[in-house]
Amino acid sequence: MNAATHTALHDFMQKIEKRNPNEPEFQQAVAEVATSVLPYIQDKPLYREARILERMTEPDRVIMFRVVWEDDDGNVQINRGYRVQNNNAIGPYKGGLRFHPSVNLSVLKFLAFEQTFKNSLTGLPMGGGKGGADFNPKGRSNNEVMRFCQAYMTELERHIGEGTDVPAGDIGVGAREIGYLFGQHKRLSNQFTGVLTGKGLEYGGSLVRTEATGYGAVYFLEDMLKHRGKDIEGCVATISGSGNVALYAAEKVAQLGGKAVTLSDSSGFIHDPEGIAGDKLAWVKALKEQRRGRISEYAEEFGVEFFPGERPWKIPCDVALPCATQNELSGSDAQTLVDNGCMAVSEGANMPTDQEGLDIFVSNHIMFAPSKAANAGGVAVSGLEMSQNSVGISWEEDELDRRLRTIMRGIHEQCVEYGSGDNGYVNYLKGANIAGFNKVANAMLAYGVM
Ligand code: NDP
Ligand code: 2IT
Repeated sequence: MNAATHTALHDFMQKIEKRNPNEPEFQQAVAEVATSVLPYIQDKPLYREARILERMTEPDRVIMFRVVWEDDDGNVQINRGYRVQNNNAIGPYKGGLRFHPSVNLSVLKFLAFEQTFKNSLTGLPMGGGKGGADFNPKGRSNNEVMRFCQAYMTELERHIGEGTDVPAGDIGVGAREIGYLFGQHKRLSNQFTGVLTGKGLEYGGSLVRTEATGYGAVYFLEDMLKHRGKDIEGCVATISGSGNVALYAAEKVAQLGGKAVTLSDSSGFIHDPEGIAGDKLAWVKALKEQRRGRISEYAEEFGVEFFPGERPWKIPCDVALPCATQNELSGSDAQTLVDNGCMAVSEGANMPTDQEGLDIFVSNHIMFAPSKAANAGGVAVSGLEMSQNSVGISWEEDELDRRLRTIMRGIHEQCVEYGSGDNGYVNYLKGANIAGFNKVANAMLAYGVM
């Protein structure tokens, strides 16, 4: 980076910090993108004079609302609901809903911003958005979750639509919540449309959507390894999380001949040196998807070690897949992975690696797949669900998996095109940021000043 670009980046980030105080996650996500995109547009006055990057960092719209519902004891509960509609230059706003007590404006603005670049990389016509609430579904009965979802959708309904904004799941929003949300939308609007994705197969859902994010992150890993003449077969993989993304990442690792040895939740992680696959993986799926239990129960069931309050990055591995949440892999975790000989990292979660961790991976020439590229498989199959809904058809599983595989390969190719350095190292973060930026930027230029 030359001195002029360095100054431009410094000035740009100062303005972002001033305009968005107390939003550390949003500032972090913008800094990651600006570090790649500002040098790229230094000699492209069209983008600079139209102030495209500045416009992209200001959401089109932020909706915040009160969600009031009654718990099982008849107490009135109040939560805060959100939808951040970041950018619809290339298609309707599209992105998940997160229900977690840590949800706030900073977290949702970062997620909506990232989503804009991710959706662009898929090649499908989807803009970027994200929403959710500071509601904690953990420990709540099904009826409480239903009443919360109905109250949340009662406000959200007027802001979304199949050509306007199409939400889906994220942390704390899975098949059960999507069912309640879709049902309430249908009741209020008196219309059966593809306004949400991740729906049940009986009411407009798509095959492979459940598996898509985890499978996609491993497909991307496979392409990175192949690019360096390597293979997943025989690789030991550490995985964090034990939700939707983590479990299907573990499944695909096993299918491709690797061995996933860890899973985690917010209480700690388990280490199973023999590998989490087959009957053991089926057991965890039932634990998490049906019984909503804790990962520590795996240790009791299968007699392996549980590490309370810890993350799995100290376990030696060939590849690592952080699949839980943002900033779950620090600089010192990254250094431990490098020291233990880890050769590749594929981010199933959104922004799981902090800034220091990124610098360590890149300076050590680790194959590093940033979330906006690696976990785009989920939203890609959501896009395919939208296409199927709009023409009233359902593709077969093989067809959807083939399309997912092709989309992930396409994202890998774009990253290689824009991220390859003279030394042969592919900086996938840079590649994903620039390729994602280009399509949205060109659409924004076409619309003129708005
Ligand atoms: P789930 O709710 O299914 O699972 C989340 C997992 O992460 C759980 O094991 C949870 O543990 C753990 N977790 C969540 N928050 C924290 C935290 N603050 N600290 C420690 N552990 C935590 O969510 P998903 O699997 O759907 O999402 C995981 C990640 O993947 C998120 O970053 C999400 O944004 C991203 N993602 C999801 C996509 C999807 O299609 N679902 C698509 C693309 C990205 P516990 O149960 O104890 O809270
Ligand atoms: O972060 C993400 O890409 C998601 N949570 C999935 C979004 C979607 O619309 O399927």
